[in-house]
Amino acid sequence: MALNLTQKIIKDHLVSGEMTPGSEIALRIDQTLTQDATGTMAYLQFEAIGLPRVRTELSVSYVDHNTLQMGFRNPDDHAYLRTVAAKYGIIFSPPGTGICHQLHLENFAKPGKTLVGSDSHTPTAGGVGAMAMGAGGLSVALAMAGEAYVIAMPKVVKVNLTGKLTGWATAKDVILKLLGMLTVKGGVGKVIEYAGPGVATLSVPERAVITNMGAELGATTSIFPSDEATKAFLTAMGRPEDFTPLAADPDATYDEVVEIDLSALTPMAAAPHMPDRAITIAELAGMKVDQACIGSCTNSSYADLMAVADILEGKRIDPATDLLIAPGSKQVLKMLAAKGRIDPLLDAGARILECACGPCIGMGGSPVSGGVSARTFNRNFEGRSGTQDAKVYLVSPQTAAVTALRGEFSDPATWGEAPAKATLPEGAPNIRHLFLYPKESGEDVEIRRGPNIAPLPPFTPLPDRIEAKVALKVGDDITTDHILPAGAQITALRSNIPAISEYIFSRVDAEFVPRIKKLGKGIILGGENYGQGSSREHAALGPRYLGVAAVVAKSMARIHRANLVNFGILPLLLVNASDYDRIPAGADISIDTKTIAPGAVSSITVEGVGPVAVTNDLTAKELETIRAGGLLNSVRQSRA
Ligand code: MIC
Ligand code: SF4
Repeated sequence: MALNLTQKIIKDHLVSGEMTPGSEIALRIDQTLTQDATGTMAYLQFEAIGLPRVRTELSVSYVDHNTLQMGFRNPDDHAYLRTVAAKYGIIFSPPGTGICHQLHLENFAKPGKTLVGSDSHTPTAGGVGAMAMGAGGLSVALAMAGEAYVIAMPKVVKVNLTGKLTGWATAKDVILKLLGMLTVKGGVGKVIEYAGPGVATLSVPERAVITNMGAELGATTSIFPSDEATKAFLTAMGRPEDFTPLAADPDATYDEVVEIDLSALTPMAAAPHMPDRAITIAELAGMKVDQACIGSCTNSSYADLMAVADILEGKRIDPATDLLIAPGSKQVLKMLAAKGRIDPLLDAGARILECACGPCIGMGGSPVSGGVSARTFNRNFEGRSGTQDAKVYLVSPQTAAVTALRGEFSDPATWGEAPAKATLPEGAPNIRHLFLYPKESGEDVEIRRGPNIAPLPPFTPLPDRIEAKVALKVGDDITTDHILPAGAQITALRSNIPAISEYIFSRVDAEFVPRIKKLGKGIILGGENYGQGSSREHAALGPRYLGVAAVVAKSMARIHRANLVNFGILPLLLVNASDYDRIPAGADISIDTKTIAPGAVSSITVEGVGPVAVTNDLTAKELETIRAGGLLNSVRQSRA
């Protein structure tokens, strides 16, 4: 049977299950990655599993999110991560080396391999033809323990690329266009597979921009074939031996097909506050811009910053506009330096930041009150920048650079000649010596645990009956940034569940935490696409710690739903979306959990409303996990 690329990789890694869309499949995982903000929890959980060493081909621990080290918390986390890596056989990337996805692409991602990472943008590695998925920390801990990774067999969407990018259109505009077409829910349960004659015109770093932001479609992952461009990239990265050609069979079939003509694209933006609010830059012409930020795991490659340097060369940015640039890795920085391309950035007035996530996760670089910020990042959720009333537009590096010079958005028709695409230099400087590689044995390594590292709280099994109030009712598209905000102050508490739980829903309803503490338990009522965005499992762990027993919503995002299961919170779906309007905040709900069966309709009782039909998309195993009080409990039980 002819297979598409996604099916081929899945078939190669299938441990159990049927390859029919929607059914549960378990995949062998070759590689894992973690970053510090989710990694500490992942490793605390790996430790709790009790193995002496990871069982993957390769596991890497990156430190890129929390690099500010304001006080002891971040350095405590870093020291913990460094020593855990040495003990359990994991490569460690020290703070400042670069952003996990950029570094993984440059140094470790391989065509045809499976990768699970505790970060939603792990699909960046799909740019070289890896099947790379974002997951909660516990799922990554289990993958490190050699357990298969369980997902629903995705549908496969073919995005047929034709034509070629011209003028100022870039890879960013391809994905912004697709987001506009499919929306932030459009990829749920699907893999976005790129094909067609346009593929060959895109370099790996361009492909990685597109697969990275596939996360914003809610997709399981996104993937490109591995071809001559992949070979050229891996060769430039000094690892030609990692290349293998990979493509869909010529007569492969897909569940859906979407057409994009690259030649027809022009510079785009995603308007505040959702990545799918696609609009052309021309439509924004004349709007003043207070800040431009260039970087993040989406757009911080050598080619991106070379284009920026070309645009800024010999010019000064607008005096009322701040320009921040965070290169994706030290390799990118070194390549720019070797070509003498740092000077144009400095001389134009740009501020060069550390090679890290930085402003993307609200680690500094917040815009001015009510300000407009043009960012090359992938998320523009309200408040994520650290300034609640700022308006963030997601744009390409080229657009950000031109906009910083002019101090406002302007019509690309007035921009003149676009800079040429930079290709990676032969023998690009390599920074692999900066990683810390584990020794043969980690037996003698002492794990360093500062006071910021709190042990995981234990969780009790699911009761037979949940009697609780709707502690919070929220609308559609609630992101994990709503559930657990980003920013330096809160993210510093990622290794301490009791401390971080104080901030759950703090920006949505400051009374939520005191209320649920008083109630002792509660239910969250959500709209469509509840929990979209980040993979942070703290957005499930925190609510669980505070007593949230169930989330009842119209629909849920994949990674967050998996995190709810992992921590024993019941994810229920309203059969009739209109019932959402009938259930008020504060309503008393009773759920007979014994009547819940996998994928079956059951009923919950809402006081004053009566029975309300709910369903679930849980497999038997997931339901068992929830009944046990979470995955750690059930893994411990099965290993006992
Ligand atoms: C993000 O972009 O929101 C993050 C920060 O990278 C998260 C992970 C986290 O919350 O630590 C993600 O995308 O998974
Ligand atoms: Fe870091 Fe931003 Fe990428 Fe998340 S989206 S991994 S915070 S750069």
